[in-house]
Amino acid sequence: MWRLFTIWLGGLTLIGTATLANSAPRLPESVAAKDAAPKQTLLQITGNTRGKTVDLTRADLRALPNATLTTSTVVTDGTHEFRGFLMRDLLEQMDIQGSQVTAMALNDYAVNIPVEDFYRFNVIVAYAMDGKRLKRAGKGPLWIVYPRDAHKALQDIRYDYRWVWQLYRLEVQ
Ligand SMILES: Nc1nc2c(c(=O)[nH]1)N[C@H]1C(S)=C(S)[C@@H](COP(=O)(O)O)O[C@H]1N2
Ligand SMILES: [Mo]
Repeated sequence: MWRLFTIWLGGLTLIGTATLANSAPRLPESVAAKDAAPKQTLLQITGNTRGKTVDLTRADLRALPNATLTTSTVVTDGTHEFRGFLMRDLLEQMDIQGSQVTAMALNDYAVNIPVEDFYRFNVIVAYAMDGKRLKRAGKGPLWIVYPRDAHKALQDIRYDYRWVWQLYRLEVQ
């Protein structure tokens, strides 16, 4: 993704381009590994991270305050109990600030999500469904889940896009 930028330097204008999201991010070995062990990176955070990529293992993610959410989804039958952590807890605990997050998935899907969503709704990142670890074949290892049954506004295609499955990176802007 390319974005035009303009910088004003006391009357002097520089116009150029910058990559918005690391174009075609290379999949780290650890994330690409088939069955991630506890010490392998499951989620990366880039962007407003003081110049460092934050690599989080399954153990790191499980150590965040747990959150559960029972909801229907647009891709499964009935309701399911999802377990994971609140997106806002993740950003707050990592001391990462921003207004928008680009959520990127292992299948090269990416979508922008306003950080406001995480405060208006209890959006979670799930690593388990109905007590079982989410596998890649079942939208895992990480899946962004919205409480769609609790808010009529969330029963909308604009939010369906944001239920990123196979999530592996959050780029915060
Ligand atoms: N990783 C990933 N997440 C994704 C998508 C995708 O292609 N890849 N599609 C989005 C869209 S457009 C919708 S409507 C929902 C459901 O998509 P699905 O029916 O392809 O699972 O997931 C969203 N999350
Ligand atoms: Mo969709």
